[in-house]
Amino acid sequence: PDEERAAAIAAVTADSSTPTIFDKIISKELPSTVVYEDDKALAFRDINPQAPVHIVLIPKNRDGLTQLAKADERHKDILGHLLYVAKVVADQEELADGFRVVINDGPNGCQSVYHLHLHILGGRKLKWPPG
Ligand code: IU
Repeated sequence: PDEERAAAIAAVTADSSTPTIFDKIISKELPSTVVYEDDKALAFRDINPQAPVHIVLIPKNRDGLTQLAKADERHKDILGHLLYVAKVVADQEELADGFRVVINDGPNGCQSVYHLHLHILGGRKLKWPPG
C-alpha cells in the first residue's frame, strides 16, 4: 500500500548516516549562492524560491539532526544559534517589513531533504495559514 511505501521511503531518507545534497553544498562540491557562513552554519539561496527572498539555513554538522523531530538536549545550542542567524540573515536581506522562518518536518511537513534546515522567506506579504 501507498502508506507503507511512503513510510519505508521516509525511514530510508531519514537515516542519520545517509548523505544528502546539502553535504555537497557544504563541501562546495555543488555550487550555491551563499549569503551567510560561519563555523557552524551555512545559508544559501533556495534553488526553487517561493518568495522574492528565500534562503535555506543549515547546520554544517548535521550530527543526527536529519529533522527537528530528532533533536535532543545536545542540539539545543545549535538550534538556538540557527534561530539567531535567521535574524541576522533577515537583517542582511533588509527584510525590515517582516519575514517568515519555517522548518518542514517529516512527510506531513513536506520535508524533502533530511538535513535539518530553516527556510527564511520574505520580500512580499506572505499568506497565512500555509497550505
Ligand atoms: P524542504 O523543507 O525539505 O522541502 O526544503 C528543501 C529545500 O531545499 C527546498 O526549498 C528546495 O528548493 C531546496 N533545495 C535547494 O535549495 N538546493 C538543492 O539542491 C535542493 C533543494 I535538492
